[in-house]
Amino acid sequence: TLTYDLADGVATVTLNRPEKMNALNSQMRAEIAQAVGRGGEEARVVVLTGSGDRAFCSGQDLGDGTGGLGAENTERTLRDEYAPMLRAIVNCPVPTICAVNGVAAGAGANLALAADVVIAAERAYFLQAFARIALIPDAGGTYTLPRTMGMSKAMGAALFADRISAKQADDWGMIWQAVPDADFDSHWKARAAHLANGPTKTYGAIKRVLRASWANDLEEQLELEASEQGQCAESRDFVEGVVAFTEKRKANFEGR
Ligand code: LHQ
Repeated sequence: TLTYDLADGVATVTLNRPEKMNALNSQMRAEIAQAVGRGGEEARVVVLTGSGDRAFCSGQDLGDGTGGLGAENTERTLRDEYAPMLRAIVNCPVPTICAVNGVAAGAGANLALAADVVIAAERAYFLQAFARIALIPDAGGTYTLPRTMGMSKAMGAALFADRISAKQADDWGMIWQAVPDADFDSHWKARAAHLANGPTKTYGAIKRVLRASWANDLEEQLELEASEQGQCAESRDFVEGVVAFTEKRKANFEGR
């Protein structure tokens, strides 16, 4: 249901069920979790994208019996299949990029928003499709939406289930950047290469500390910054960064 490619420190995970607009079935959820976990071990950045131009992911496969209807099946699917996939992305020790190549609907939209950096082609749009079929946003959407775009936009997006264009998502702060279609592939690849050549351990700390801020007060956050910065200051990349600065050259980070 997906392809995994590792090159130059970049693990690229490409959802590959284009005939279903890359809808998520059980197998795909397990494979995404596994592939992201593997990327976190052997790469310096993990990219999640979709095959084709049309869709990144249309969310739950609505024609797939394994997702199932009814309370028991739905709860089990979310706890046992969606949550591990989302945790794999959020807790990945290296940065995650979602390159949103086309529509991201339902759980597909919120899968994208779990990534650290979301870059979308202008042809793409986001759709909190859930209310259209009488569901609430899941796959972490109720957590990420108000935190990225604010409660007023999050509430409207969930209740109206309107299309949100990539540009709109960018303007609202829901994603990092919308990029013209013609530049999309080269753009996200350059961004991935940038991160793959950066101070990987420090990037892991940046993820942890920023995400922790959602639950911490200022005192807790200042303390966390101090302890995490202490760790960064022990890294080889920090020494290299300072030496490169004084020598007026570009730092050659090794990710340790
Ligand atoms: C699909 C799908 C799809 C199967 C397009 N499944 N085939 C969690 C736990 C438990 C229960 C339920 O849910 C969840 C989480 C969720 O994600 S709920 C939300 C599920 N997703 C949706 O409601 C989105 C459904 N899809 C759409 O609204 C549209 O297809 C979008 C907006 C994605 C694209 O629209 P169009 O560009 O107009 O394409 P289309 O609708 O014509 O779809 C193209 C084909 O893809 C079509 O098949 P066909 O054989 O007729 O060509 C669709 O049936 C199929 N497809 N999404 N989720």
